[in-house]
Amino acid sequence: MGVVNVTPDSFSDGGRFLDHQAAIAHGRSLVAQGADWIDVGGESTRPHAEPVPVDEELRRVIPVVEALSADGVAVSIDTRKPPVAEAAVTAGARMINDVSASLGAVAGATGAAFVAMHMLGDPRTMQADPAYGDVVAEVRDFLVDRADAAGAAGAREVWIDPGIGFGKTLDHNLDLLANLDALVATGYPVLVGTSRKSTLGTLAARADRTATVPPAGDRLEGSVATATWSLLRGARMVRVHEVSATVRALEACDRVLAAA
Ligand code: HH2
Repeated sequence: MGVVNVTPDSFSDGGRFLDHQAAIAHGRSLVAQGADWIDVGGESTRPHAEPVPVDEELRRVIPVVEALSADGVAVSIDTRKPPVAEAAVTAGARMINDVSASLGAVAGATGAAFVAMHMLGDPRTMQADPAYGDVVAEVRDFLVDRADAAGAAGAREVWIDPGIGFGKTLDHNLDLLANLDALVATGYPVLVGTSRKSTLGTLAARADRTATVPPAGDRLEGSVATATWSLLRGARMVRVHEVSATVRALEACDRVLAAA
């Protein structure tokens, strides 16, 4: 799944694809690089992000969803708002990717597929002091609850996503990635998004043996490594900014697996 953020403030590419034509061209380019899905979002959910009004989010995403869908691209809409999800499905989106895991009924009513992602709190406060008893069990139980509800509401296909970086410390993120099998064992297809996230910046600084955390656009190695790890551990899709590098890494792994 390739990411197209039609936002001025996304943590890794804010402002680059705010213009509709730039966003559409970027989506097409990610498809050419091998993305099976394009995830279009009009509201940053990075830590401390402020909510975007519905009208503005619609203005940002709908022309992009329409144009890519008209090309035959499988588009998911990354939103927490029912009116945006509904309008995007009308414009051609086939999946609702919801970081609040609260739009299962909208997916059911519109006939779209649904991604339930785990987040602790909301983007404004989620990184304040996230705490869990057992992060893997709590995230799994929350996701199964939301996924079951979406299925009962009629969602066509339901995915779960641990929400790397959404109300989680470095150790929580690592614990979730190390124990993806607990999510895979639920039977729901698992989506994982680690791409360019701050956990990878921290790990890159450690690898470099410096205190300097590389900016989001310079976290490719960790992004590709954790995407590959996730798929090898049973995830069925990864959400990435750098599609070509990810596809190349996966192709190499596939070849090794085929020869094993
Ligand atoms: N991460 C982001 C946004 N949406 N959706 C799912 N299912 N999983 C994720 O891990 C996930 C997501 C954050 O990344 P990005 O869209 O690049 O940044 P921003 O929220 O600042 O726009």
